[in-house]
Amino acid sequence: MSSNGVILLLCTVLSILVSSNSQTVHKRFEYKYSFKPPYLAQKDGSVPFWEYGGNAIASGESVRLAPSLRSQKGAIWTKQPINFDWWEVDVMFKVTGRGRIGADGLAFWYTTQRGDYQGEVFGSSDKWNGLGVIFDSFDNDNKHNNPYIMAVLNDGTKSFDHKSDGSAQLLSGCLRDFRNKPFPTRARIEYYMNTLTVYFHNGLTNNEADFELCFRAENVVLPRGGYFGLSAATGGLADDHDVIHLLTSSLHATQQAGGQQISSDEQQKLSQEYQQYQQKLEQQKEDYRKEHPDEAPKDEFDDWFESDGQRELRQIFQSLGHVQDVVRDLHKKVDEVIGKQSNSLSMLTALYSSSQGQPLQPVQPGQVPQMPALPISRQDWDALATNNQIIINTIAELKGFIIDVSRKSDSLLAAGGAGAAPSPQLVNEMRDGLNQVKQNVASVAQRLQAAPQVVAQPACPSVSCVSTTTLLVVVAMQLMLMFFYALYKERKEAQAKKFF
Ligand SMILES: [Ca+2]
Ligand SMILES: [Ca+2]
Repeated sequence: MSSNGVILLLCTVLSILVSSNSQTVHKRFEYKYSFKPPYLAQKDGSVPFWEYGGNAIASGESVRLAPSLRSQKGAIWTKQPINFDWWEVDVMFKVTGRGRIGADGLAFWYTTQRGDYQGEVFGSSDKWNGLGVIFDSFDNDNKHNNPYIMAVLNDGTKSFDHKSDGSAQLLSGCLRDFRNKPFPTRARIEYYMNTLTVYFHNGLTNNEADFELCFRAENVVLPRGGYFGLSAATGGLADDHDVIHLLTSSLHATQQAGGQQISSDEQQKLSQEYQQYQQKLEQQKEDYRKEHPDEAPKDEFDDWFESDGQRELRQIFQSLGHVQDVVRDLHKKVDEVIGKQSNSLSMLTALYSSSQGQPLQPVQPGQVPQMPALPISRQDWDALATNNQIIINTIAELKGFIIDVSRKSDSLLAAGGAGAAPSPQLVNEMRDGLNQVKQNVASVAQRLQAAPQVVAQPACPSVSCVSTTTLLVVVAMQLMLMFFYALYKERKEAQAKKFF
């Protein structure tokens, strides 16, 4: 609930009780001539100290004097006549409509009698006695001078001239647009020492300091003990006319408002009223809590602890932040993947061009290492397979030949072991065998050469790269060496046996 309101009231009461030595105008908030949100209207729809009627509807947040429907009229009036001479009224309102032009307008009244709820002049009675501050939206006289704010005084005899927008009757005024503003518009109407001053806040900001003077009129004499009222009306065109607050303060010269001049009875009465008002506020707070059990109770520890709603909101923001982090990470990773992909693509392009006979580009530092060069076509694969088969066959032949040689050497050894000298027949046999080996090796070499060559011999890896022919020749030479060594050893042993 409005702790501000309570504080304001407290200040008001205190300022009355404590005498002031200031020479400035003394201002006292008059809650009986005011209304403001929250709890502007009570549960039964009534507004404390006020009466409204016509098409006016009061809610907790505002009073809608006239809704945006055709020919609507409504008004709200104080129950009691005011009991002070000088005053200041702050009216916060919103006139909003979908049309570029709206109608008809809104008026603030200070009159000796309460007006009608569905009167002819902006929802209130014509021929009023007192002051009307009129916010005229619609340009009836088509002089392109509306919306207009004006003060019109009446002694209860004159009819308001709508056709001319009251241009011949007004006391003073100013051309100000008050429709469809981002923030509520405000008027401060001050009547002090027979000077009427109207300030206007255009609602483009919500800054309290943005009031500007609309007009000032001196020697204004208003009847005493009048009523405050607000009214509004729509016509063929229709705006919503909402009043958010009306705050009245009585104005006193410092000498009059001195604490000494307030009797103890009056002090007691004011204190009592304040207590009652505070109790009423507490009751309304309690009612509100009962009606809205979901809402966390507001107390002075609000700043120390967070409510469920606040916690939820904080958690939502935290998770949003987390999601944002994850998305940022994902972005980074996707960028990396895209970078790698484009690298791979350029690499493949390089490989392709190298397979077309162009030299490979050297690997740039920082670049992804190149894959081994394998520009192998299907033809190449076939050639390789054939070559492999030939090698396997050759090795099989070699194996058979080595077994043959081994068998022959065994028979030789057996003969040597018998102590017999190697016969010339044996030596011939061995020569034939060696020639056979030579022929075999030569034929293998020939067949390898005859085999289809691998097209575009792939670049050898950095490991040693030996051709099949070379390998076979080396193997054959090793075998021959072994054979000769075996033969030589055999002879030595045979000779040695002869000596002993
Ligand atoms: Ca008009
Ligand atoms: Ca006009």
